[in-house]
Amino acid sequence: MAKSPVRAAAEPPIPNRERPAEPQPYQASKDELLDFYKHMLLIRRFEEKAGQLYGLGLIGGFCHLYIGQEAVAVGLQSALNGDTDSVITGYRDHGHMLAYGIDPKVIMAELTGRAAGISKGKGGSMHMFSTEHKFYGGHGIVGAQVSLGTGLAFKHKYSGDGGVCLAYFGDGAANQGQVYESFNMAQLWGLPIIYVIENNQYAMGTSVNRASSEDQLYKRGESFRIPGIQVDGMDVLACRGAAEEALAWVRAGKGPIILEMKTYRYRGHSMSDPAKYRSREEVQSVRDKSDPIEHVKKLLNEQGVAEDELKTVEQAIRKAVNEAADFAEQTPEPEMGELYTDVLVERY
Ligand SMILES: Cc1ncc(C[n+]2csc(CCOP(=O)(O)OP(=O)(O)O)c2C)c(N)n1
Ligand SMILES: [Mg+2]
Repeated sequence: MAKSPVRAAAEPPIPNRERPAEPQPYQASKDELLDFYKHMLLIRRFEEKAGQLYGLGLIGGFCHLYIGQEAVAVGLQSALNGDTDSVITGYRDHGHMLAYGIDPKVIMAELTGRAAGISKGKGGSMHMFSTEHKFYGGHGIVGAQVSLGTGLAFKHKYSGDGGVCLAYFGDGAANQGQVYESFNMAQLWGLPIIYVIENNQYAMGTSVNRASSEDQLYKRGESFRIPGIQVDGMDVLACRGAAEEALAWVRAGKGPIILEMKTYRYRGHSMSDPAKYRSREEVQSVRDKSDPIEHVKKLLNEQGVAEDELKTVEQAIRKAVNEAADFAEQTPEPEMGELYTDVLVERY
């Protein structure tokens, strides 16, 4: 049989490529550790309160809680350069905003649809933005933020502003077509982007093993020559360490990189999830064994931070969250005229 011209023309195997180094856990000072603790606890208590307000009918529409995943946003975003780097994520976005230190009042007021909310009460839970912080949402379309984030990275490169984009998406989104079109372009053009897969084990009611033929998601860039690192997303120091490594890779002009953050969401997919697809024991076992906040609390205790000091921190956080909730309940709804602002009415 004649030799296939296709085979004959095939390239020799690709030589070994440079790989990022194995990230080391971040060596945090006591103050930094306390700061991580405060941010994670704020997210946890804020989200619990949001769940309550939802139950009372004060929050309408969708509401996806981030409880369990706090170490990811806090660890990664603590490594960013706030003046240049951008962030984009999906609809599970309250934690990412709080990790920036944005006032919980304007986030809670957005949840209750009030004019003082960060998107003027017109975005709600899934559509929060802060261009001041270079936070570009808050997107309800699964996977959309991956291509939009790639666009942000293109902008960083085109304008030469030195910024890196952090584009978060879920394990479910990782199976979407636009993700791979984005990977291809990002590597081809050497774009400064970190693709962060928040693998919380479920996409709505479907576990990652049931939905993904390759469930080691950090390998998903291999066909595009994008390296990936798997990270313990329940350990804020591992998250920060991975961020340092990924940022060094991207800032050195080596193109995109993938971080797969192995994490877990304790609550349902959204507030309307009956959670029949997993047992209470499964959730409890993760909480008991690897809760990210308890982990840092233990480290703080080991460093000599007294229980009393942590109690004072907790009280201050509860107070701030209660004030945010009161504000979100009392501050007025948008004027009717707001229906006609921020809407595209012309051709472009
Ligand atoms: C394009 C598109 N398809 C389907 C949906 C419905 N949907 C909303 S969230 C979701 C699951 C996504 O799971 P994952 O990416 O793992 O993120 P997680 O919710 O776990 O953070 C689906 C299918 C959607 N919003 N957009
Ligand atoms: Mg998921």
